[in-house]
Amino acid sequence: MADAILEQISENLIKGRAPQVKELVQQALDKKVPVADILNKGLVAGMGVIGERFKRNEVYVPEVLIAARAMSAGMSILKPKLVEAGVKAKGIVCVGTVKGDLHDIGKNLVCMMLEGAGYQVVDLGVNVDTEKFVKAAQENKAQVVGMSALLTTTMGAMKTTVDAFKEAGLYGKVKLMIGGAPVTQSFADEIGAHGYGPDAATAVDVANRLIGK
Ligand code: B1M
Repeated sequence: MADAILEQISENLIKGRAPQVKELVQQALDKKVPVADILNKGLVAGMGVIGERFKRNEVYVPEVLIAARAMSAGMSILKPKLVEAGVKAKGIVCVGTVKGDLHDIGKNLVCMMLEGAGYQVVDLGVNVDTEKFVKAAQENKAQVVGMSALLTTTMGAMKTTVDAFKEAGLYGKVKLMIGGAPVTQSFADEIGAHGYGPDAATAVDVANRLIGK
């Protein structure tokens, strides 16, 4: 019975049906399905399917955005219950687009996928300078900081930020993940970033690996 409603939540999320997801989450709560199951076996499971399909180019950015909207609809009623039940996020990740760069579509997808996977995400926005990345990591006790860059001219800001984490003595305690169209694994290795995600779904796998989940 609980499994059936969780499956329905997942299926409707995959199809991007926000009102149905919201309604089903409410029904599951009314039926006393554990909140952690509604999150993990319903919402996160559905988002995981979308992530895998996105990686295989079976769905594209619009489908991911629509599924993420359905996830948010479900989360809007689940979040207070999760807090009440003391269900902890998988980890805390601060994500921003680096200084000088205003592109945020990819960064937003990364935030949505991470949230969909059960992380607490602190979205720092665009044009984020080095100091803000470091300060945000400290203030939010983040395990991972994610940087996005879409311009070849702003990729350098990633190295500056990696160096700033070293100077602040946080490098390694906080894992640094980078991504964006011009970014590559070899660039990540060159600047000392701990992880590189070629797409938003893989960013989740990278975050999982970096924090050992
Ligand atoms: Co801009 N722009 N743009 N632009 N823009 C590009 C990036 C460009 C390639 C276009 C081109 O010339 N062909 C080019 C860069 C050239 C280069 O540096 N080599 C370019 C340029 C030059 C510029 C301006 C300088 C143009 C000008 O004013 N002369 C200017 C710069 C402004 C600035 O940032 N300071 C500019 C402005 C803009 C708009 C404002 C008009 C708009 C941005 C709107 C917005 O983001 N809100 C825009 C757009 C839309 C683009 C293109 C068309 C699309 C980018 C995008 O959103 N892609 C882009 C050309 C293109 O890519 N076809 C282009 C979709 C998105 C889902 O993909 O961001 O790659 P992406 O994210 C992916 C992965 O990379 C990864 O996951 C995402 C999903 O799978 N990923 C991560 C991203 N971040 C990650 C972080 C991670 C892990 C994975 O871990 C933390």
